Amino acid sequence: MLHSQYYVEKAKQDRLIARKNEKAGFYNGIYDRYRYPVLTREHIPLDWKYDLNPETNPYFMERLGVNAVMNSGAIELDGKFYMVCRIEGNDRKSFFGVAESDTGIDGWHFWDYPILLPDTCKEETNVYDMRLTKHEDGYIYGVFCSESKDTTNPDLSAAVAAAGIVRTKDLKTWERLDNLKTLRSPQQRNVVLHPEFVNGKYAFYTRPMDDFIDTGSGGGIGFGLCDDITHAVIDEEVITSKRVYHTITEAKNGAGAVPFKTEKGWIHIAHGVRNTAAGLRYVLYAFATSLEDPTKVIAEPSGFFLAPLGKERVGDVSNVVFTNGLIKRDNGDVYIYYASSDTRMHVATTTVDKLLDYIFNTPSDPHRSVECVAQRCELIKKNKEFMAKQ
Ligand code: M1P
Repeated sequence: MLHSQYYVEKAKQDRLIARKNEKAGFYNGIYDRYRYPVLTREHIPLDWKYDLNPETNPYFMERLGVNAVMNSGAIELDGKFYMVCRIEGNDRKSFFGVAESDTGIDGWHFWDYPILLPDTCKEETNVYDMRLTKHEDGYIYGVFCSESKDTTNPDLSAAVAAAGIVRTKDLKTWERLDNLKTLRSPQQRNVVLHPEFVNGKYAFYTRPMDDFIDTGSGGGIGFGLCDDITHAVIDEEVITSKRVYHTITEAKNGAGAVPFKTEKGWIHIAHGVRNTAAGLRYVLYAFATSLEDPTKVIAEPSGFFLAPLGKERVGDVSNVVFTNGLIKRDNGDVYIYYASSDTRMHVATTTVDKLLDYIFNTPSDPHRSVECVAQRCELIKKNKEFMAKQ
């Protein structure tokens, strides 16, 4: 016999999962936002949190609470949408869980069990933010942040971030490979595996960091090659998208979702961070790199692509949007999965054509107010001339 509250909570969750999502009133012509988040902690299966046996849990208490569902890798397999989510327990430790949906915008639900990664890295305390790359070698790779205590530093909060690597063919069986070694950067977060070989080698987007939080001299999104993915070592990292003074990337930036290929270039959705009196503000930005040379940025619109809006602005780490997963479908639709304020997952939908138009036809940042207003005056003048002819 189950506790009566079980039925109440189960009915609530079933209604939540069955709820249809719909486009929100927001408009910018670039993408659509949706009324409801796609995954939240309320989507976590009840048997991940409660002991369902009334003999050992007479008050039907949460025994292992879940605080957030956030920063999720995304992939389409056989026409179905999947996310490998970062799930954060009340104990502050994150782990991964697979969720699936038929539509990509609603009906998201978790598989029976979270992912239990092979425990090959004994010093590792926390894991998070997996990017899923369908690589041309036939594997699906998951690259994530593997965090350990910095035992060389007496500061209790001192930590080391490295890139952990796993691979799978079905999201069920995971093989853990060696963590990535970057010979010239002491720490790494936001590492993404490029889906194709470059010069016959595996190619990674990196984010060189001197410290766990501050990137220090790490000046942007790096790119490096390695021969052997099972013992990945990168010597040289070339900077592709740089941090720039008085822009949305001033404090730091990092690769986001796995880039996808178009006839005009590789499309990237990354995150940029700037400092404010209220703390760090994380936004998404977009750029394209060359098909011939993936380290070369060939188009970058000015400013942010997507910033925290309304309720998205508030959460565990407020004023943050973060993406580490998107799905580009064969029909040209693009589903961008992003977390708001390190708390819940949303989707924004667009198309390859719209993204190309946005990236290649939005003016770039002239970097000075006087030139920015001149850019805007030019737009207004053209509009007035056009309207006068109507
Ligand atoms: O709290 C905001 C984000 O902070 C980190 O990103 P970055 O390394 O660019 O500062 C990550 O820990 C990320 O998980 C988190 O969402």
